[in-house]
Amino acid sequence: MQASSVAAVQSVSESAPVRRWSVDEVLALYDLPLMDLIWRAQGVHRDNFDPNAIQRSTLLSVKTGGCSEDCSYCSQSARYDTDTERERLMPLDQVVAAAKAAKDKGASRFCMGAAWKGPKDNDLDRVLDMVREVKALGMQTCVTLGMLKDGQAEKLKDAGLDYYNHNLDTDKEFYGQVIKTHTHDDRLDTLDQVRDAGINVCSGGIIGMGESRKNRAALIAQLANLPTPPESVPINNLVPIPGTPLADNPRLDPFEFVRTIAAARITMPKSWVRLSAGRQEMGDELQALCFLAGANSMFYGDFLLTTGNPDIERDDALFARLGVKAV
Ligand code: SAM
Ligand code: DTB
Ligand code: SF4
Repeated sequence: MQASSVAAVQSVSESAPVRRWSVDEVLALYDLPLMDLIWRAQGVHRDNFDPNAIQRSTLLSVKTGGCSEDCSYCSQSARYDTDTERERLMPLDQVVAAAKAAKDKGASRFCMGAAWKGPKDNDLDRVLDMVREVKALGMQTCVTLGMLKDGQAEKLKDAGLDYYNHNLDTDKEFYGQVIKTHTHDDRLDTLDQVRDAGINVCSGGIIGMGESRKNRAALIAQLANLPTPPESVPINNLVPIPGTPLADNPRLDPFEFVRTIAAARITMPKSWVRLSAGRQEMGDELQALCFLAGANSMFYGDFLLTTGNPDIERDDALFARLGVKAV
């Protein structure tokens, strides 16, 4: 890249509290030499966060498999023949025991995931109990239950929910190639309901699904341009699941993942950027590069929802080697 185009990108003000990012501006970030991009992202990171502190959330799948939706990456869709079996909603005592164990290991937030298009009202009542009990342990609470109907977000807020995870997942233009049973606008509608109810928004996406760099830049711009950017932005690397349409998708260059983290950090300076799915396949050096590029949150615990995550001992050793602390 020419020095002049680097200067053009660097002249963009990052100090304004809310600004809009065009897709071309985000693409220009992606197009920077990697060292320039990481340097810039690390500068934004240091202006807004302690660069040596990483937030840790533990995930639990409280309702696994049998989902009506056709998300091409997902092990839990009833439409694909995967190894994931359909299970019922987990009993409250098991959820509370898992949350206590996560707290004892040092997680600050407990995220409960359900393989639903959205919760039925009687299912939601049971999740509300889970939220109340986990909150009472002194942990931050998060749920990801799919699309919400009117009034459901308010009930979650009243139960003490801190965060609702609902990813835009990919660029609006590419969405229909990966998911046909619901739309990008449906996802935005739920994000509006969560925001209006006063719950913190956790929303990010998956990369490595065959989307273009422009699609990735557009996803980041869509997230950054929400009326209020999400407080938490998970960036997932596709975990290929045998039996799903994306099982044999070519692997993306890992540096493209790092670039996505950096673009999220620069465009959403005050958000927690989470290095999410795909960590198990990453070496410690690549994870360190992601932290340098501005990731400051991760999933902590041996499992994500249906797939593995680095074990706690490996993560604890990584934190010690990097001199980072958990928050
Ligand atoms: N059903 C709800 C929904 O779709 O929002 C909640 C659970 S869903 C499994 C939560 C998120 O997990 C998805 O939005 C997607 O970003 C991520 N995810 C699912 N399968 C994945 C995979 N194979 N690789 C990476 N991320 C994945
Ligand atoms: C998010 O963005 N990633 C998490 C969480 N939110 C719910 C889920 C990752 C799932 C990875 C595949 C699996 O374990 O099934
Ligand atoms: Fe269902 Fe969520 Fe998986 Fe899509 S990502 S199939 S909505 S569990």
